[in-house]
Amino acid sequence: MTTNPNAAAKPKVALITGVTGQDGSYLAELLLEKGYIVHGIKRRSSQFNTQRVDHIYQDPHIDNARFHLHYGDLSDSTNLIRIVQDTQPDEIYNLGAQSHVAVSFESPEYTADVDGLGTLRLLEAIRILGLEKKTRFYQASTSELYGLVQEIPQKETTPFYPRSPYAVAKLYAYWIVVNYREAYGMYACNGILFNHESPRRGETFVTRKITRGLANIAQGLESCLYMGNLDSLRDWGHAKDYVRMQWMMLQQDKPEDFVIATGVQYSVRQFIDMAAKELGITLAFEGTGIDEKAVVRTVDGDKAPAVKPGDVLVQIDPRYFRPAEVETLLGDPSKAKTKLGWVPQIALQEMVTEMVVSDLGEAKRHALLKTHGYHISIGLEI
Ligand code: NDP
Ligand code: GDR
Repeated sequence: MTTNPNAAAKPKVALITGVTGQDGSYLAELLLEKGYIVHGIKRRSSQFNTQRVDHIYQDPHIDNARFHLHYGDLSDSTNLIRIVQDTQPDEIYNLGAQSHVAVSFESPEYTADVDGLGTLRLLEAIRILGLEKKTRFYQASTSELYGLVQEIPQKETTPFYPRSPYAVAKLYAYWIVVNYREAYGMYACNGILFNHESPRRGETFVTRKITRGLANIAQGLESCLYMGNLDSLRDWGHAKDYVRMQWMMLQQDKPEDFVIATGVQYSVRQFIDMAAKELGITLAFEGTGIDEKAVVRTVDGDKAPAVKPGDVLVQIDPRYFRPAEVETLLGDPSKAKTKLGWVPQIALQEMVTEMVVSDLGEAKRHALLKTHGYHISIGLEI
């Protein structure tokens, strides 16, 4: 049989769990750019939850739509099996999770079910449908696995010591991926990703809480930011750089696990300082422990009209401390750099600027609406 040289190559099909989240939205964009047909799983919610993917959504009534959403949940095996059967993916990216460490202490069983067993359910769906040789699997593993760190910096061989129900659930997921790879020869791998952020980061993770909170204060929508452990050290990268690596991991000849990090570490306090500077505010941190606060020293320019010297912008609220903390994380991405040629392109300063500009734009819109008497909800963090 001869092959038609003019026949277009069949597009690859990807299935993304957690497509409505930060990483899912960037990954969907990347895969669409690469010509993939992208299927995403969306949870049922009483309100729309597609804000991060609205701009790439395609009306399913048009011909050749390449982005499709399916209702589903990682706690529901039958639903997952049906979606995998219907979509026959070449690649599955399992990004869906209850991803908030502090919330995992409040909802440990749910977190274990979705983050741990959810991964098993997807791997089993691949097996039950006989897709072991076709479907490649990416698991969103995490630097939280290192928890109480045993080695600095952390690399692929560093022992794990999880410190939260979230991390323990993700530990199960990590090992079940390794086990299915070894037991059934599946192409399944773990990306051990350190913290990564963007303007699309969920509002209650620390970086976004800071950029959004300070932007709101700058515009007079809030008066003070209440924070937990300012001493915590993190290795923060940009989500766009990290989803590129998720894709690269599934394009290798054989499946392997990789640490993805920048190799640079900052404290939460330093992040606050950087974000404030973007708003023309210089801060002085005063006091210690739960009495620590950040006071405005100077304000320059017009980005923060509602702020004046002497204002207390940050205070500590013990509610935001965790029952067990991960004090320090610093990744060594040498393996990813050497084997895959991956190099992060967006530095922390650039990312802080991008996040502050985005949140300031939103705060200005809200402030304008408020001035004209419209009711606005800026969201609640409990
Ligand atoms: P987000 O919290 O932004 O997104 C999580 C996604 O999972 C959302 O789409 C959410 O849906 C979905 N989800 C939650 N529960 C379920 C469920 N029961 N069934 C199906 N989907 C569900 O996380 P990120 O994008 O930041 O992270 C992506 C993945 O990477 C997560 O697994 C996270 O644990 C992991 N990770 C993240 C890191 C980071 O720094 N961002 C670092 C290392 C790992 P909805 O929109 O409806 O809430
Ligand atoms: P993390 O991210 O727990 O590392 O998990 P988060 O941004 O929530 O916290 C980072 C550090 O900041 C400290 N912190 C606060 N955190 C929050 N959320 N709110 C606060 O007010 C606050 N004050 C101080 C925290 O104690 C912590 O030390 C993220 C998630 O994306 C996980 O899904 C992912 O696996 C890991 O990153 C890698």
